[in-house]
Order: sequence, then structure tokens, then C-alpha cells
Amino acid sequence: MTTLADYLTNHLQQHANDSVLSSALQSTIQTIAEVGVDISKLLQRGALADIHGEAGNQNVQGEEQKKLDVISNDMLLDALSKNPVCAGVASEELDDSTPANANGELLVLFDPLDGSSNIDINMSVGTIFSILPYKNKGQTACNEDFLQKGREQLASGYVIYGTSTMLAFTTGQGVVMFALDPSSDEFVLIEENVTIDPSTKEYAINMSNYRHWLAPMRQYIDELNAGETGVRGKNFNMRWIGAMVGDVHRILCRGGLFSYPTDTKDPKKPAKLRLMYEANPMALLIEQAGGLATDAITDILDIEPTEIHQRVPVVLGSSEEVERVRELHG
Ligand code: AFP
Repeated sequence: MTTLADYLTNHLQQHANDSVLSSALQSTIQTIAEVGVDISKLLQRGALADIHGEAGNQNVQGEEQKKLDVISNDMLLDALSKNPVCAGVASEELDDSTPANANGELLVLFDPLDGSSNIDINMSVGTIFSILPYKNKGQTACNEDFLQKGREQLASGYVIYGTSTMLAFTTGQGVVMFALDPSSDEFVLIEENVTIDPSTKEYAINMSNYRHWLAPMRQYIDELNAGETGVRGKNFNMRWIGAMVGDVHRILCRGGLFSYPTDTKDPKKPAKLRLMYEANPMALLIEQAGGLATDAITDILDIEPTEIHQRVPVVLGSSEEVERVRELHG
């Protein structure tokens, strides 16, 4: 049995070009995992812990915050700010980043509880994280320090609170998965070198937005829905969890395509998902597992961020499907 602590010590130090950075990564992932255990316990108590319902505030995206969004956000912010390797933290739930130790090595971005509308109905939610190098050591970190391309991420991952709690992450050498053993509160390694089959028969998309998509996306979904009788010559099945973390976890487990594409519903908001808190960390995981992640034209990891809360269209998963979407977008 390999615990998370064992894995991080052995694996990161083995592959370390820079041992200081490696130790910093190790301790940051450990901090996030520890908070993940605490969030998992709160979720298990559910309604009994009085964490269901709205907190009465709106976040920077203008969305109602759930009580547990706020609680998880505070727990992560507090734990990461106290970790001396952390120079700054940015959360999907907060307008601006929060500086931590100016001499720290890393910046951490997170979505404390992705899919939070699933909380009250007892469905999967998750914590998504992205870790970037801090390039202005000695100075107080500000929003601009976080504006680095996804390719610069040192690590990314998520904790999914589902029928069991699992942690998946990458430090740029493949994707590993751990399961939480509730009897010891330890994450235990269950899979190394997670890989996504290039071919799939499963897709995830919010079909209710069909009429708002651009023509190439409508064409792609029409092709899938035509099944055996259409140009693809095979039947596809659809799954939609309503939490990106759940849909991405399924893709890492058994392949598939996930998309939240460009949407013409609201001209001020042509995409839903956030580059820095959702798209970048998931894109790194997907690429590291052999899949592809794009906005339909450009690889997500090559998008130059202009602000920390920016939104992007997302198409990710099994490579044959992502390629087909790209092809249709010309
Ligand atoms: P919430 O965290 O606000 O519930 O949003 C989750 C999410 O950003 C992403 O995880 C889902 O894929 C997507 O929204 C689902 O959105 P809709 O089903 O509402 O279109």
C-alpha cells in the first residue's frame, strides 16, 4: 500500500531537477489533500452539518454562493496561506488573489467546490487546483503574477467527493489517482499512469444549450446523435453530471468527450468555464493522460490569460473526438 505521503516523497524527489521546488510542490499537494479530507467529512455529514442551502452572497461571477462553497473556500485559503511555500492564492470565489508568503515558491489557484449546485441533491462535487511557479520572489504577489499560460503549471488536480473520495493529480509525469481510506484518513494510491483511450462512444454536454451553439458544434453533436446511420457509423451515449470534476473523472476512468462550448445566449458571457480554475488544471490532467483539451481551435494550455476570472470554451477528452471537433471548426 502506497500512501500519498510515500508517493510524494519518493516520486517527486526522484524526478526533481530542483529539490526546493519539489519539496514545495510536495507540501502544497499534501496541504490540499488534508483540506480535501476535511471537506469530505463535512459533505458526508451533509444536511446534519447545516451546510446545505445558500450563503446569501453572490461570487465574482454573479452566482449565488452555497454555504459549503464559502466554507471550503475559507478552509483552503487559510491552510494554503499558512504554508510557507505558498506566495499567493487565487480562488474562483474571490474577486482578487490573496498574497501569502512573499518568499514562497508557488502560487495556487482553486475552485473550492466545483458543481456546487449538486450539494443539496447529494451528487458529486469536487475541489480543483492548479499550481504555478512564483516568479517574483521577495515581492507581494498580485493578480498579474497568476496570469501564466496553462503550460506553465507545475501541477494540477482535483479531489472528487463522490461515492468515495478520490484525488487525481499530475506533476507533469503522467496522472496518478488515490482513494481516501476513511478508516485512516489517508489517500492510498490506486492507479499510476492513468490513460485515456483515443476512441470513445460517450460524450457529455449540456444539450439544452444546443440552439445557442455555433454551427460546427451543432454539426458535431448531430453527427454523434445520428449514431450508426450517420457519418460516424456508431452509436454514442450521453452522460452529464453537472460538475466538470465529475465528467472529467469519468473521462480519466473510461474515456469520453466533455464540452462546454461557445454559447451565444449572452453576448457578454460567450463561455461558462473559467480558464484558470477549471479549464487549465483539467487540460493538464487530460493531456498528461494522453487526451486533448482545446477551446475548439487553440489548445487550452496555450491560451494567454488576460485576467484571473476569464472564461473559455472547453472541448476535452478522447483525442479522436477532440480532433473531429477541431476539424469541424476549421
Ligand atoms: P457550479 O459550481 O456553479 O455548480 O458550476 C459548475 C460548472 O461550472 C461545471 O462544473 C459544470 O460542467 C457546469 O457548471 C454545469 O453547468 P450547467 O449544467 O448549469 O450548464
